[in-house]
Amino acid sequence: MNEVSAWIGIGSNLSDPESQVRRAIDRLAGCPGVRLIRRSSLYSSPPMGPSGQPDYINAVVEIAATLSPHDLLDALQAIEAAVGRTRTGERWGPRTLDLDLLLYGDAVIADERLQVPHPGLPLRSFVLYPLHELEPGLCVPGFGTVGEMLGRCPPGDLIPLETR
Ligand code: A4P
Ligand code: MG
Repeated sequence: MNEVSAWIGIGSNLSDPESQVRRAIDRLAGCPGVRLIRRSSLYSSPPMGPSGQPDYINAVVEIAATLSPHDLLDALQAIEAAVGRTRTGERWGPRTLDLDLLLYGDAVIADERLQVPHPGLPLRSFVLYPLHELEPGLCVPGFGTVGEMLGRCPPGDLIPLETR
């Protein structure tokens, strides 16, 4: 099967979020059917959703995948489970690790398990800015380029960190 370029959003706000994000990238790179292409810097931002939870660390990576989109989602959820992701059940509540499939080539998918492009992508500075750092001309089906989308999304309190 041919490789498809896919983009993964990574977020954590519990249990040393920076190392959670780095370990998630290492695990992703070690997945059969996944080749890590590049990673953004890490970014810090206040929580979107319920207040009173710690700030998040986010990053975006590009991979080349031979997995189908649904098999890739299985792999992402297996990594979340492997780090012992805590689920409070609360929407947008704190989590040790969240892996979102942002884009899978130019695929548009909307079924009960998977929505691609990820529906939060146009609205979330903590996704758009790291994506823009890597590929400003990237086309998001239905939305134009990442650069165009960034122009419509203020950074808010997003802070790029020096570290990768
Ligand atoms: N699902 C559908 N499409 C996708 C996709 N493209 N990628 C389904 C991943 N999963 C997808 O996800 C619930 C279900 O979404 C999955 O079972 C899958 O079949 P989840 O991760 O278990 O639930 P969740 O993350 O609690 O809900 P949700 O609405 O996906 O939350 P988000 O959108 O992931 O947001 N604030 C900051 N600053 N930074 C953050 O990273 N993240 C969140 C979580 C909240 N606030 C944040 C951040
Ligand atoms: Mg999620």
